Amino acid sequence: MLEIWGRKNGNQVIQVLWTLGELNLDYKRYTVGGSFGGLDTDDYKTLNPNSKIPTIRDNNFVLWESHAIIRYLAREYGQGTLWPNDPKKAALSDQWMTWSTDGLMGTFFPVFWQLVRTEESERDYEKIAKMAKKSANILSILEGHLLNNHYVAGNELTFGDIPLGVLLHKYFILDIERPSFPGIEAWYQRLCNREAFQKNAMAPFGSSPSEWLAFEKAGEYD
Ligand SMILES: N[C@@H](CCC(=O)N[C@@H](CS)C(=O)NCC(=O)O)C(=O)O
Repeated sequence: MLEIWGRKNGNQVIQVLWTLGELNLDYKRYTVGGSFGGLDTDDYKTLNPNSKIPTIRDNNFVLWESHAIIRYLAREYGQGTLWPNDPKKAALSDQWMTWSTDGLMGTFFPVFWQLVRTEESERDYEKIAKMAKKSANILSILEGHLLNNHYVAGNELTFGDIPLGVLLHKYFILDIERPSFPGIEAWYQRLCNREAFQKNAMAPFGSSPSEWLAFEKAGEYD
């Protein structure tokens, strides 16, 4: 059976769990990382020398780097669904996956980090507002695309929607100023209607380090 290492609330872990859910794959998950620790043991480092999550093992095949994992799972188990048959659609999906990290992650993740994983007294609200605005500017590119497409590679969900979906869920939940993005909002609503998204990507994460920690612990026993 497929195995995955990672706490349920890790941004990159959520992406892989959602992928597994979309593909209806059975798996066994081991809780490591965050307050659970376990990443610096020799056993774990043999699997993933980076001491990061997620890591998967499919029979004897070990893989780390969340996006490589998602692409592997989609190609191996989701031909014609998460992995589109049309190479151009697969390339588009890939394009948006890379864009999620190169285009959006570096700008938006600090907003999330400040508003959830930083004590209120230590937050830099000027930086938060600045980065939220920058994120919105970047997102206008995605908006232009989603006004004409149901998902990033066309009419069906593909692997390229996954990293963006996990990030954008945070974007819509945080208390920040957001311009109106009808295309992105409709796409996000489509994701919210999917069972695998609801189950894996919509767990609460709180609005302070202590709430984050409480949800981290609670989430493991859902
Ligand atoms: N580029 C790596 C980044 C992995 C990463 O930074 N994972 C975070 C969690 S999402 C981590 O391992 N943090 C340490 C921890 O959870 O203790 C990937 O996409 O898999």
